[in-house]
Amino acid sequence: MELKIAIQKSGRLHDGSLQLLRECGIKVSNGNNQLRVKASNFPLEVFFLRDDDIPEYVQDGVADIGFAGENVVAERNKTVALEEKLEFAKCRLSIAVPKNGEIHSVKNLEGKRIATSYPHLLSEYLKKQNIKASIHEISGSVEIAPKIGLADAICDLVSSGSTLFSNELEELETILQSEAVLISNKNLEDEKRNLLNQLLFRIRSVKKAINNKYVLLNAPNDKLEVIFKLLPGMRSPTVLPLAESGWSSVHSVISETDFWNIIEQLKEAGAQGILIVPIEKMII
Ligand code: PRT
Ligand code: ZN
Repeated sequence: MELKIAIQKSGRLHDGSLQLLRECGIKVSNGNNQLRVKASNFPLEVFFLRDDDIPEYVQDGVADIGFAGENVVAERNKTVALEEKLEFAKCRLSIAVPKNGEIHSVKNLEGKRIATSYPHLLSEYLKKQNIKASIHEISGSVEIAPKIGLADAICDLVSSGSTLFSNELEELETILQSEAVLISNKNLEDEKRNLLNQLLFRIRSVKKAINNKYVLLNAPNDKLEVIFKLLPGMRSPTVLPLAESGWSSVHSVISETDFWNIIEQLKEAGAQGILIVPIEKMII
């Protein structure tokens, strides 16, 4: 028995999806000109598809699971289970309007024309805001719609904001935050559920490892108490004596964000020779 996973054939999700599988120790080739490939060391068959089709394939059971953008999952509105956020391909779906134009708030969208590839999410949002506007569905290059007179506003994905900037548009409102997610068919048989749980265990270990760093530092023994209080380690830090008497080496695991927040305090407390080392997998 094999678990069938759908991932994007090419585009912004493709590399991140394959990289995550590889970080989970699963060997797959990149699917050049192939619709599907089998992993060599895990019972997984990978289908390469257009991202927009992935929720439907998973709903219908053609694939058991899939990696897709939350934006696509929400827009397609299929019956699938959301298993895990994957922390790549982060973006947001926003309404944007011409700079220095006449639309300054969501209320000003009343009666206007909005171009988007996300008609379902946009109409749900407008309904909630009690605004009537006409939605023009277009499949690409949404950002040029105001300039060519096709629409007064757009609703599109934004990540760095540079596409909006170069088209003289500005964000008015974010209607959805998105990242790649793992979705699954709602009626997986037990054996497949079991395989999915094994995959999820690996994915969570990879995610924890990416977000955490292994920290090594040297400190005089009389400063150790203060330093321990600063380090929110996995359990308690490992302390090894240095060859120089009165000094120790302290090892701990800490989230990258926490680390940057406490680095100055660690130095003030007397820590020296601080090393930050990436962790490959983290099993807790
Ligand atoms: O061929 P296929 O249908 O599979 O791919 P596609 O062309 O429909 O999708 P693709 O590969 O462009 O995007 C796949 C997924 O990546 C999206 O569904 C999102 O979940 C995610 N993602 C993350 C993005 C972006 N960031 C993103 N910036 N998708 C698109 N964009 C586009 C956006 O539409 C706009 O044109 O990039 C532009 C804005 O980027 P910035 O950086 O200039 O703000
Ligand atoms: Zn697509």
